[in-house]
Amino acid sequence: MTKVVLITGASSGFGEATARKFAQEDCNLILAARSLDKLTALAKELDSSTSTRCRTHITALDVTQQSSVDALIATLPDEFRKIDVLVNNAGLALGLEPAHQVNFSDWETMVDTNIKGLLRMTRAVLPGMVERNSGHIINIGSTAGNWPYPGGNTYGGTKAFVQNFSRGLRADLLGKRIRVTCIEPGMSETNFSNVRFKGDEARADKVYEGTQPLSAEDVADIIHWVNAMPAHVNINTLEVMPTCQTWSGLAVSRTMEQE
Ligand code: NDP
Ligand code: 8X3
Repeated sequence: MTKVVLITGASSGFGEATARKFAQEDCNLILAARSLDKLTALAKELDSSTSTRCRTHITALDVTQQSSVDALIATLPDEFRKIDVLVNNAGLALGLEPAHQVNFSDWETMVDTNIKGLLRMTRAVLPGMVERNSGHIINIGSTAGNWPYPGGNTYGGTKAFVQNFSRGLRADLLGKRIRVTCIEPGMSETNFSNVRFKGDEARADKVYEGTQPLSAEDVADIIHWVNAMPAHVNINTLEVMPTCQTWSGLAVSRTMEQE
């Protein structure tokens, strides 16, 4: 049966790779992000490829704007209206400064995008899923929501929200055939660090230097797999890191002034 899959943040990284993955199946793909030019190029490629079996609908979306979310829903063509899978992927980190030095508007942008944007999309799509008693919401959290690191402050907080909200959704949806999954990747090489460091490519490249991070395709495979499991199987939370990444011990200052 043709699946309708809506991917936010489909212009880059995980979202783009997830679009390519689902495109190999008979599905109707809704590709949404702010960069319409990138979505246009992606849709053109998918529509013309002989190795894909999907149909695409692209739509400009800024998840921080309720009017943009409303417009997305209102302008869906008929065959894209019954959304089976929502991949709440649009998100970003901005900066790595300690909390007392941070640019407050960066915090606001992360909250508006990673939390409120995800809420807006969920609120817009979920009623239809409930009406049809069918669907799967896949939220993209992060290891940053589980394991705090210096400068991760608000970004980590937004991703902790995503995990908890995902669990709350599961609780609300008890008895309904609607799945909710939170996927929490660790270090992955996408445009993420370039955005975090506001276009400082050299600094972004350093994040991945000497490592083998997860690729966007690795994460897309996981997103696809959690959905491909039978409908009675709900992967609640899935944390994934590259093998080269793990936890450090608790930090202790040995230079702090003593009482
Ligand atoms: P990218 O920067 O490559 O992709 C981010 C995507 O989000 C882009 O398509 C961007 O599109 C979209 N986006 C950002 N802001 C908005 C907005 N206001 N409205 C709509 N779309 C928006 O990074 P990733 O692929 O790595 O990031 C995807 C998700 O994965 C994010 O939620 C991120 O926090 C999370 N993540 C990333 C990890 C990593 O190490 N890379 C690890 C764990 C989680 P556009 O700019 O065109 O709007
Ligand atoms: C992205 C992973 O460790 O850069 O969510 O925060 S990390």
